[in-house]
Amino acid sequence: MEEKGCKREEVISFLSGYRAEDLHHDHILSSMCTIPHEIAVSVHQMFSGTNLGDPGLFPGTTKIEDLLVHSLGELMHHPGAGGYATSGGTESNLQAIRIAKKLKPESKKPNIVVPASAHFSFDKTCDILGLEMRIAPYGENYRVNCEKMAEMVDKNTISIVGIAGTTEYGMIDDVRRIGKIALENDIFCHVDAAFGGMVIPFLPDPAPFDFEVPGVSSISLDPHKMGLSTIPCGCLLLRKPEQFGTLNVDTPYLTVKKECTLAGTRPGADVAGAYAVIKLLGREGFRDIVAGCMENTRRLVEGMEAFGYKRAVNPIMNVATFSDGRIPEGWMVSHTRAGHLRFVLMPHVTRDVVENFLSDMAAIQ
Ligand code: 0PR
Repeated sequence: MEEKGCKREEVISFLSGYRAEDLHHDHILSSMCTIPHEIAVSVHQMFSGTNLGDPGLFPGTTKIEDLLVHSLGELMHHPGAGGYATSGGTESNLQAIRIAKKLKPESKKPNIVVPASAHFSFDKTCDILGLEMRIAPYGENYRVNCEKMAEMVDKNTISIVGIAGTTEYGMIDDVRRIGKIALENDIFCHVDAAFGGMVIPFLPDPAPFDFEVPGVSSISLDPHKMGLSTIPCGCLLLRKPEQFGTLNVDTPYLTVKKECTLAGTRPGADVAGAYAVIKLLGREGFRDIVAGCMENTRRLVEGMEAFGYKRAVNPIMNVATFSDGRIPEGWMVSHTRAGHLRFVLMPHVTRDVVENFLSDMAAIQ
C-alpha cells in the first residue's frame, strides 16, 4: 500500500486498464455465467453495504433473502422448503452433504455416491468432509446408470446425488429413480441443479427433478447462472428446513444466537439482485429467455453439423457438445473430460453472436 492515496479518476482509470484485458461476453461460449440483468446490477449497488450474516442489523434485507428462498422453493414445487443464499453451487453442494453427514453419525467410514458427471465441487466436498466419493458410471447419453448407482450404495452411504443440468453435457439424471434408491435405503438425496434449476422449469416439457420427486432431500440452484443475477448468488434448499439445525453453531455476540451458514459475513447485494430479477421477469419472462437460448442452441447445432461436427448428445438444455475439431481464433469454447467441444448458450450468446461464430467457422473450413 502506498503512503499517499491518489485521485478518484486515477484509480478508476488504473482499474479500467485491467478491466479492458478481460474478454468480452460476445466471444465467450464456455461460461455458465452471463451478463447480469440491468435490474440486478442496480439493486446490487443499492444493497452493497448489507450483511446477511448479522440479520438483526439488516432485517429488511433478511426478509428479501426469505422471499428469494420462498420463490425458489415454490419453483421447486415445495413452498415450505427451507434455505439460504450461498456463494454458489460449491457452497450449496458442500453444505448439503455436510447435513447428510450430520444426519448419519453412525456411519464410521462415510461415503457418497455421485454420477460420473458430478461437478468438481464434490471432490472438494469429499476432501473437506473426509468422505469416500463413489463415482457411478454413465449409462446412456451421459446420464448416470441408476442400477450401478444403487449397487454402490452400502450401509456407510450418507447421500446419493443426482444432477439436473450436468456441467458438461447439460443432461438431467433420472431423479425419480435416484429418489427411489434414496427412499429404499433411507438415505439423503441431494440434487445439484446449480445450472438446471433456472432452466428446466421453463422448458416446455420439464423432466421431474425437484421436490416433486419423493426422496429428494435438498437442491442446489444458482441464480448467478441462468437466474441473471450478479455473482455469486447461489441457493441451497432443504425439504425439511429443520435439518439446517444440524449445522448450527452458537454466535453469542451477533443479533441471532445461532448460525448454520458456512460463511459468517454474507453479501445481501447479489441476493437482493437475484430477487429483483425474479420479481421483474416472472415465470413468463424466464420462459422467454430459456426459449431464446434453446432456439440459439438449435441454430448452433444445425450450423456445426453442416460443417461436419457431430453432436455428442441431443441438447435438452442450452448446452451443446460436439466431436472435437478446429475453432476460429478469439472464441472461448471449452472441452469436456471426454474431449468433446462444449458450448454453453447463455443469454449473452445471442442469435447475432451465434451467426458471427458460424461465419468465422465457415472461414476456416
Ligand atoms: N454444480 C454444477 C452442476 C455446476 O455446473 C457448477 C459450476 C457448480 C455446481 C459449482 O458452482 P460455483 O462455481 O458457483 O461454485 N459450473 C460452471 C463450471 O464449472 C461454473 C463456471 C461458470 C465455470 C463460469 C466457468 C465460467 O466461466 O463450468
